[in-house]
Amino acid sequence: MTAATRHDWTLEEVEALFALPFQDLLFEAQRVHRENQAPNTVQMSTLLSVKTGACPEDCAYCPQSIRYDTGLERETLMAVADVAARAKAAREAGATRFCMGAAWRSPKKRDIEVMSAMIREVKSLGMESCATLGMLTREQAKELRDAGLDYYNHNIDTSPEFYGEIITTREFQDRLDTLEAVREAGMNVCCGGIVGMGETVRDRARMLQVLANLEQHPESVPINQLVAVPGTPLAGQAPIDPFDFVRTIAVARILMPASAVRLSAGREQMSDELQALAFFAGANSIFYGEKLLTTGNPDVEHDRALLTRLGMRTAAGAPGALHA
Ligand code: SAM
Ligand code: DTB
Ligand code: SF4
Repeated sequence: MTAATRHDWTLEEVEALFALPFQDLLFEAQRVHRENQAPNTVQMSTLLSVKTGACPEDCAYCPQSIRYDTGLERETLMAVADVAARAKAAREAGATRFCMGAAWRSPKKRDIEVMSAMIREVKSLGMESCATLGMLTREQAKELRDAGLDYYNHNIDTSPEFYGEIITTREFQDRLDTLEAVREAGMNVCCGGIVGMGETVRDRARMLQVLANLEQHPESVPINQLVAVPGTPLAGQAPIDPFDFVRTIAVARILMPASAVRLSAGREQMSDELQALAFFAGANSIFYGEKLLTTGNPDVEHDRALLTRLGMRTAAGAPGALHA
């Protein structure tokens, strides 16, 4: 790394990056990318929803909240052997990390035991493990870490100022507390947010400022484009200008040079050209597999062809991974 990684970005500085002419911003993001990351390389994680729907939280974007009628079939916690089979298939398809999501506000004691068994299965396949299970206590974070969990995903989702418009059942500070518990347990942090929920450019800048000013940058920063699911309060949300989405990726890359920036939800709605632009802006990680948690994702054949057309290769693990 050439320049020191900063943790003192002001909102004005971040907003100034967003205000740059598009080409200037992308040029700077690609410069930072090449100084800090392997070029033309993408890390691939496969997601699996191990417990689906009936979540008590009211996140306005989420098809899994019990409060919205999205027609989603609920599913109880999957059997460990079934999860192991899905992880194996993901490895065979070329994923290096397996990420298990559960629609919980926070897991119970028994849930942690079952998740620990799933994590051990994923690790026995030689894959990196990731989980996103809602809020964790310090003890739960340590238990998951002891089972071999490499990454914990817990997004701040948006700016502290806009947060209350999207979620009322928990506070922004609750998210930060879980992130601290994950750090304290010694796991890698996967933390990002969603773009396209009706937030302002200032909110996007604030979200990235909060992430970049954490004591340690998240090793993985997923930038999701809202998947507007019928039945959720954000179903009618107008899509954002694709260039504004790419700008968000570029600013994330500049603020967090050593982190993996993931082009996350919303790829199914994006053209190949737009995804290529997002890679140019500094994205170097994707969700790989025909499904995200409950919504669609591009086919693996399509993604493989896209990477080949762009001359990109896959990476074994994100830079900075504790358990590469
Ligand atoms: N229940 C846990 C939680 O909220 O932390 C874990 C699962 S939750 C589905 C993981 C993340 O997925 C959310 O924080 C949000 O950023 C993202 N997400 C959920 N629904 C989405 C949607 N419709 N479009 C884009 N991102 C979404
Ligand atoms: C993240 O930032 N995005 C993923 C993962 N972390 C867990 C989830 C996206 C979910 C999109 C809506 C769905 O499929 O339910
Ligand atoms: Fe529940 Fe997570 Fe969906 Fe919010 S985002 S409703 S916490 S599953």
